[in-house]
Amino acid sequence: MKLYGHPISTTTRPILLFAAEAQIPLDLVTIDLFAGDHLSPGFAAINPNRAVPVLEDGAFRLTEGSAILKYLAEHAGSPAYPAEPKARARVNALMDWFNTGFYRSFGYGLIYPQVLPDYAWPKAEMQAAALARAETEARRWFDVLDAHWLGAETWLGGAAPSLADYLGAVYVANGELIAFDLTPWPRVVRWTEAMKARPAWASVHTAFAGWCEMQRAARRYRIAA
Ligand SMILES: N[C@@H](CCC(=O)N[C@@H](CS)C(=O)NCC(=O)O)C(=O)O
Repeated sequence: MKLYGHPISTTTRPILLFAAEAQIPLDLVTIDLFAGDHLSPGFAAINPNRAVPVLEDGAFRLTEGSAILKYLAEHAGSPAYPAEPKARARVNALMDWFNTGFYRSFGYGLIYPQVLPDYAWPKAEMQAAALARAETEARRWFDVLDAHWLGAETWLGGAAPSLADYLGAVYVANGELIAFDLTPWPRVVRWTEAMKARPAWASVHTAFAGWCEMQRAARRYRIAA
């Protein structure tokens, strides 16, 4: 199977991580987002949304990172997407939770306007107000993640990592771009450290770590390390 993606893309990395751990071979076709390759007519014919990731399995094409993870897990018969209806429903709920409220506030609201010029607000006072609102919302989501979703278990999925762990840990790790301090949420810290200790995490995050380093050096973000 072929995956159109980019190694620093937030929606590509969970797939690369899960596929590496589940030993699902994927041919990565890098779409250079920084060069605008995703905006080319050629790529728009593959995905009219002009975004990565896209999975190609023969003539079948699938967009949306969450759907791709589920397809790959089904394909491999992976326990990371449990067959038991209630356990599966919880994984679905968590993936929707990360992809909607959490990512909207933490990713698009708080992080991207500080590290991606296209997402910055046009005036300093607008940027400050938007970041302040997004930060308040994000902190509320972290409270829920810590107190509600993460219990005594190491993983969101219970005894073993689920697709929600792969997806969510990558979204949370994006906070490193702005040196976001996770220490107010000890369960989140424990969980992200456990995910980062997994065998494929470091290799999948090489390019992302370089981007974080660049951001740290530029110190453009508002939240200091
Ligand atoms: N809803 C899509 C979002 C995909 C997405 O936003 N991908 C980003 C990279 S992380 C992208 O390709 N952005 C290009 C752009 O917005 O111009 C998913 O979850 O897969």
